[in-house]
Amino acid sequence: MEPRLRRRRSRQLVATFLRDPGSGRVYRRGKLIGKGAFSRCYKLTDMSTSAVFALKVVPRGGAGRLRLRGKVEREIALHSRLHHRNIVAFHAHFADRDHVYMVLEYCSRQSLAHVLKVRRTLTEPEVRYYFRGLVSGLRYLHQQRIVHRDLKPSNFFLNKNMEVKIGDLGLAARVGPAGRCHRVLCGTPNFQAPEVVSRNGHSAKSDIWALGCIMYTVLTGTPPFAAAPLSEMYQNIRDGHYLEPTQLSPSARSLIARLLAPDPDERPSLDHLLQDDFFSQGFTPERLPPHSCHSPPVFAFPPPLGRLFRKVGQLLLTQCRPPCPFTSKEASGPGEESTEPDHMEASNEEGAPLCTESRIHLLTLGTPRTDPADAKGTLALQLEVATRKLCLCLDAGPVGRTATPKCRTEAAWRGPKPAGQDPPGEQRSVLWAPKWVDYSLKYGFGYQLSDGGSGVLFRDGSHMALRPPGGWGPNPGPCAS
Ligand code: 9ZP
Repeated sequence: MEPRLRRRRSRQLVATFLRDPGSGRVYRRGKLIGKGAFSRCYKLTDMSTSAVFALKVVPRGGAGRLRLRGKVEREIALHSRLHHRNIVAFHAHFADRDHVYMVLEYCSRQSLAHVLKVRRTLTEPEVRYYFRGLVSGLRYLHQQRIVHRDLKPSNFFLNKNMEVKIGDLGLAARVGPAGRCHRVLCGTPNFQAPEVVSRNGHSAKSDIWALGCIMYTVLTGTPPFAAAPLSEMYQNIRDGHYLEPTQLSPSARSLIARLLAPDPDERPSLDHLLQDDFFSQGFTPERLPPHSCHSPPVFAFPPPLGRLFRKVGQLLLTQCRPPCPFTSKEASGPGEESTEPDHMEASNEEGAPLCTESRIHLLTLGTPRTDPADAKGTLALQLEVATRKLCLCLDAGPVGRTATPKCRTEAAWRGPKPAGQDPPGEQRSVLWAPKWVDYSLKYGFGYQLSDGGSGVLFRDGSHMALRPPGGWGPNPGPCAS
């Protein structure tokens, strides 16, 4: 082999043991975990503490080394000053004759791109969970006047606890006083905003556009503007032209449309984004189980309540087996696995979803963070808020109709019915729950009966029922048990 060639090849080898001359720490290089255009990444162990890191190695030599050196130096200068739980931690950097080394936070569950590869799509509660972390990390970046410029699922790393971390700041840049950065983009960012395509510079709002593309992609399985040839894709981006994701919930579709506004000023800020109905009106899990990397998570009730609500669910289910005249088209039938965990919350553990009405389902309120009851934490206040919210939900739907003979089973769960109240000609009135709202993880289960009566079954097992207009006779309501 030619000596020059041999020298170059040996230069590319990364030693098994690496010493950071600044800190004196000695690391052992582990297996290769990935390769980039200019870098190789390894697992890395600190020999004295056994702490595990991800190592990014960039060769110093080779063609274009000056440009690459400038790029790596910028990345180090920018990233090493950042400290936030949703930004990959930058632990150390050092160099030897051949390489620059960056010691970064190790994320044992790889990235959101890996999850998507297996799952294809995510559920809306998962998207809310991931976005809560991403928005927090991105808000911090933007506060430091840094735009990421390459937000995509493969740059969202997941640690052992499924916490999401924004990484790879190789294309990140500081914005100028006008809030824009005009530096030429190297690489091909996936989710370019129209102003970037038109070379009007990248601002924080261009990162928000990328969030819209990501939300669309993780919920539908396809990027919004994908088209061949590339010129057509760019045209679609400029026109804000994408296939309407009709299979998604109205709040998801409306938020995507807000994020993908062609005019950057019309896109929501990060704070406004979290106030959108998609986040404030839907359930957001506090954490995700690791198995959600390969299968949709099921959010279950804590055991005693689980049993209670399952029982209620089964009772309601007996009235709503197809053909059920009262459920919307969107409701799942028994035996069908609902892919939407808000549904699963309402389903029993055997996987039979309860009958639901999409409008009520959308009203399922469950974002604990914005709820003042959380801050105060008093049971009385929680109950008050719960009652108000459940009543709001029930009030929002259409009024229950009279039962039809299609409903075979009489409701087994009904309010106290004094004798003699059956309509003339009927031995026993058929009573069913055309509307219900499952807020049981937090407060309880609210229902409206076909006779206009309604009630709430609270988490603590107490039951409050309101008599129907006209009443159940002389009995004064509401009744509590
Ligand atoms: N990769 C298969 C090809 C072998 C993996 O198995 C794998 C495993 C990982 O952890 C178990 C992992 C990446 C790939 N984890 C990880 N990757 C990071 C990373 C943190 N953790 N980062 C921290 N900052 N930036 C990222 C980045 C560079 C170190 N990566 C990956 C991007 C591509 C490869 C490594």
